[in-house]
Amino acid sequence: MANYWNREIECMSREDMKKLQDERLVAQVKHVYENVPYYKNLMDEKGVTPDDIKSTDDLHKLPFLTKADLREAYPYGLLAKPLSECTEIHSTSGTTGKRVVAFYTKNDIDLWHDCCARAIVAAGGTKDDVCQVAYGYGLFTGGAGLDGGSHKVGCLTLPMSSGNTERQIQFMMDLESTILCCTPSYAAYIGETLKEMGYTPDDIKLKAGIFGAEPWTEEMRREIEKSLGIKAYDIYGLTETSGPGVSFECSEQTGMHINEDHFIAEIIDPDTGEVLPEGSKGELVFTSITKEAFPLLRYRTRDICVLTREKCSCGRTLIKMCKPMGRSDDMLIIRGVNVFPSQIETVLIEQGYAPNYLIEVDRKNNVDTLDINVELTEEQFSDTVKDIQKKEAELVEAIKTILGINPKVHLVSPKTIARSEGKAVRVIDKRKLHD
Ligand code: DLL
Repeated sequence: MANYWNREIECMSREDMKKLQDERLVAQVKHVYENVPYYKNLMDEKGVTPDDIKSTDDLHKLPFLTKADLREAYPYGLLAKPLSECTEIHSTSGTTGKRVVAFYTKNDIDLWHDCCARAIVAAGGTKDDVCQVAYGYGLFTGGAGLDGGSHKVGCLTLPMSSGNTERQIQFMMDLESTILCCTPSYAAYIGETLKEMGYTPDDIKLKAGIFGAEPWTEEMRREIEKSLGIKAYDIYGLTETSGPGVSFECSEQTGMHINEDHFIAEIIDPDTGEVLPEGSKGELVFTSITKEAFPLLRYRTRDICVLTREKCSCGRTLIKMCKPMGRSDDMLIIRGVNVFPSQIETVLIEQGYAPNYLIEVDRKNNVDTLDINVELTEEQFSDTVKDIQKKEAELVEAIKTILGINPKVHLVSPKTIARSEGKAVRVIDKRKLHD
């Protein structure tokens, strides 16, 4: 039985959804053009006026908005409502450059929490659940978004924030949490700690997890599901679009339904900007058609993705996006070869390693080097040196087959790679230090 938060919207016919999007887009373009000089300039430069946008068919006429625009307009330059109507602020966790600051009106908050409520209900959540929110609270959108969604659904909400893992587990057991919301890497860490504390998944009452904010592979999903005894659901979003809840996974676990009544998605060729047909791989672009304070028209996310309208067994008609395959700016180019960290993660978990690894890229004598540090589990650690060398050689072979380049693999002692309570750091690219 599929669960819906808003059946009318989630199962709306394509025709009706397009009509709704058409109306909302036309109004949004007018709102933005009239209230944000920065947008007006961008549109004027491209020779487009609100009169040119009569429906979603005209979307391609609008200019793109990029992260560089957000930086240039920082902090108030893209605000479309007076500050007196804004009630909340969130910001990216990025450590380089200027932060992205997103603003919300009361209505923006309400719609955002509604999107998160859809995700919780799709994961089987009801008012009878105890929802433990272990995303960071504060400027990061994860804690606030899922917290708001959980309140909407009427779950008993446990606002744990991230960190203090043993205490997370203690609360989880004492209060019998049934839903866990956090990053996948933190979920894996919680699973590992549960085991170390001498418990098994049977000792906790969790049934579902809502995990996102960073790329994670199918292999990682199965690992987490096993270690916590749950079904793990993906959730996607970015600060610029309000936060989590742009899209969410249903019980089919084959991609995330995009909340199309609030966001129009496009896939473009990242090099040319050309809109690509459904099913093509490219950069995900979002237009927010209901956001009041901080609307985005054709915002380039840099996330690489595929969209599909294939029928979903859950009954939802909302378009689906695949798991983002990493950001275009996360992609490493090593000796001319495109490498996504997720490709390495897949191999490691398939070969029986825990998802604790660190990729180091450097350049020596003008040649790129790729070192992969992989942590051994306690059981694997008891192997002899010869066994470990054999394992390293096997991993090198397996990774070479997938990437086409030769890495150096270092199997390291248990607990030597830092765990993550938020977004995991998987890559250190030392080449940037030389440039
Ligand atoms: O990570 C919002 C969020 C919070 C999403 C909690 C889901 C759960 P930012 O910090 O602005 O916002 O980072 C946004 O994270 O462009 C993607 O590259 C990545 N990302 C987010 N969700 C996923 C996911 C939050 N499910 C950036 N899979 C996005 C892969 C994801 N990558």
